[in-house]
Amino acid sequence: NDRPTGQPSNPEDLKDSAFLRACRREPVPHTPVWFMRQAGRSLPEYRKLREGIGMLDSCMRPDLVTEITLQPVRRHGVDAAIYFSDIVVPLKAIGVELDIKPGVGPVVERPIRTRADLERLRPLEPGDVSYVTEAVRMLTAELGGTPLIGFAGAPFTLASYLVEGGPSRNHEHTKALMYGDPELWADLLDRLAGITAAFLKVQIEAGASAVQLFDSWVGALSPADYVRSVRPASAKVFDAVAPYGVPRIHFGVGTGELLGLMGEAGADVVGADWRVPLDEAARRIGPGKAVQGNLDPAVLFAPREAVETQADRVLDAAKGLEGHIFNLGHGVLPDTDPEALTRLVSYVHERSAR
Ligand code: 1CP
Repeated sequence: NDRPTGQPSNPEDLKDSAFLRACRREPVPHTPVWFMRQAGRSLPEYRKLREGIGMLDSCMRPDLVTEITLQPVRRHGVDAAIYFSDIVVPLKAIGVELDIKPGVGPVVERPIRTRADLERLRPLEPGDVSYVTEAVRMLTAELGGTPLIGFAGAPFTLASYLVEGGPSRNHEHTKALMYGDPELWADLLDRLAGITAAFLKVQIEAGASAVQLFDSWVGALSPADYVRSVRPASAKVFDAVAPYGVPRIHFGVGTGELLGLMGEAGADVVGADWRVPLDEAARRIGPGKAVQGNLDPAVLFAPREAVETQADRVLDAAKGLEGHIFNLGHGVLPDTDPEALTRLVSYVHERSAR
């Protein structure tokens, strides 16, 4: 009965897991740890499994999704699994012509920039992503006492890929639409909120214990623009999944000035990148919410002692906070030594248990 993490196999114990307790700001035996992008290219077993299989194709195969999701749980002993997928999967599922190009990321064949283009964003039905339901069921059966985090891209970040047609540094077409046609922009984000909410519901109903809404690129906006042009759509997503009672995590990069506002959108846990110390992040987020983060992923390229010193800084900043989930400030970088991640998990567990 080899559970991936050696955690309890009784699903009743799931809600008592360190990760879910920390999300609820309850006392924990140790600080829970997971890593954004913990599955993926840093793991040789992932690269082997993905050989000759396109990223989107792998996301539609429950057997592969299950195996890839479990790999970092087995290897690192992290406190939560994150469902292996990509933020563009629900868009692909409703028929948007897009692909994930190796070394580039999501590329959209015909960008969405006009009112007529909106018609291509029809609502998502659970039947469009039956492979997700199947994979989540397989995973939760395998994971036992380890929680599974479902996720989706937030409306702004999805809009950026759709309007730009691919990854973008400056989001210029996206912002041109946001400032130039606020009504079309609001309708676009509202449609995306509906699709995102439906996609999260599928994962929760199939057994996900928590959800994370990635607004990776929203840090490109000022607080006033965030409140006016983005928060209503993100709030719609959080409101839609609130009745399930599972913790809702919200994260973006470079969001130091937005942390409080992102919490107000309806998150129970707010993730911070490494640019703001965790105690200051918690102050900005305010009471009643847990905090996730925030080791710079590049720190993992430094010698072991330096990694531990920087992990100490995160743990020290988190002292006295109610509810801390240790994570990186963004995803695992592809060239990261997986051994360094495994060592970091043990280090955080041991140090925080003392
Ligand atoms: O072929 C490959 O292996 C492509 C690399 C890859 C992988 C492994 C992509 C393309 N996506 C993924 C999986 C993925 N994407 C996961 C599951 C892995 C895990 O966390 O363990 C998750 C959570 C995502 C989510 C995702 N995709 C985000 C939000 C998180 C973040 O990093 O900010 C974003 C912005 C994307 C878009 C995307 N997909 C892939 C790439 C390279 C990118 C970024 C492109 C860009 O810079 O805009």
